[in-house]
Amino acid sequence: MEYENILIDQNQAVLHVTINRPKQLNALNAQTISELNNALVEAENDKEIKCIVITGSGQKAFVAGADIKEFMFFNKKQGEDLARNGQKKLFDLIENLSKPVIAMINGFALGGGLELALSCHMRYATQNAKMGLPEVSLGVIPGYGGTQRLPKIIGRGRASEMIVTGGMIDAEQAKNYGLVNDVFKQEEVSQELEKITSKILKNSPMAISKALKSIKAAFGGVDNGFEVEKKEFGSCFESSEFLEGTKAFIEKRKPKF
Ligand code: CO8
Repeated sequence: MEYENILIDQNQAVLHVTINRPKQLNALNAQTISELNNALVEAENDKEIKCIVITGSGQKAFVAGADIKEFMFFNKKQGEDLARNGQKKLFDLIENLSKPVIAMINGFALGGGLELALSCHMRYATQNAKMGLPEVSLGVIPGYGGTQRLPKIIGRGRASEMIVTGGMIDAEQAKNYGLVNDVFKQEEVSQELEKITSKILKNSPMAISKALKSIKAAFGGVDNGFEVEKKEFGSCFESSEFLEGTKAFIEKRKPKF
């Protein structure tokens, strides 16, 4: 299939998916989410593919968030639907894939970008990577699963700090937090990934799929939390602060809340 916003490259049994909107720092718009959905559903059904690596094009960003320009004038219903549909089509899909999905965070992973990485089974970062959930600075909350997955991965206190300050952490701090498994030099990314994927490829795909399902179960039912997040996310769209936050971003100024 032909894609506009993602690049697909299969190397043996490893599928490399690169989000390719470098001018927008690989921000996730609806089309990119649909393309990722298509590629990942195909990969899930393709017996030749045993592992998936997701990264961003260029060396500046993994994904700098959901595309702010696309949702800034949405109302409450549209906001909630955006979160609901996006979670189903991409974030929950990844978390439930039967093949290991690795996020290779090669620069900014912000907002929906970090949430994309959080939905992957494993995360690695390059030394220049910066991670954060800056949504509250825009007058909205993480809406792609961030309030649910981040506390489970790094603990409630650290997650709360990242979410309410909207600040960024660097790759080393992310490793200290357990947010990424390891940090690689940019020029060593391919060989480091190869070391990990070659081990995965030696193992039973059936057993791996069952292990991934069981690991997910260890974190308990999350549906209620996700429901809360979707509703709260949608309700931000009724507020003047959301309008001010997104307008300020576009106008390249600081918001006045
Ligand atoms: N959406 C749309 N465009 C973006 C985004 C984004 N998230 N991030 C960057 N861009 C665009 C910029 O607008 C700019 O475009 P232009 O050249 O046309 O003005 C281009 O990418 C380059 O960006 P900058 O000039 O800002 O580059 P800098 O190096 O100065 O700054 C930053 C890099 C720090 C990454 C900066 O771009 C930034 O702060 N970006 C926004 C980060 C952010 O707030 N992300 C969270 C977005 S909200 C979100 O993800 C919600 C998730 C849950 C949603 C659920 C339903 C949608």
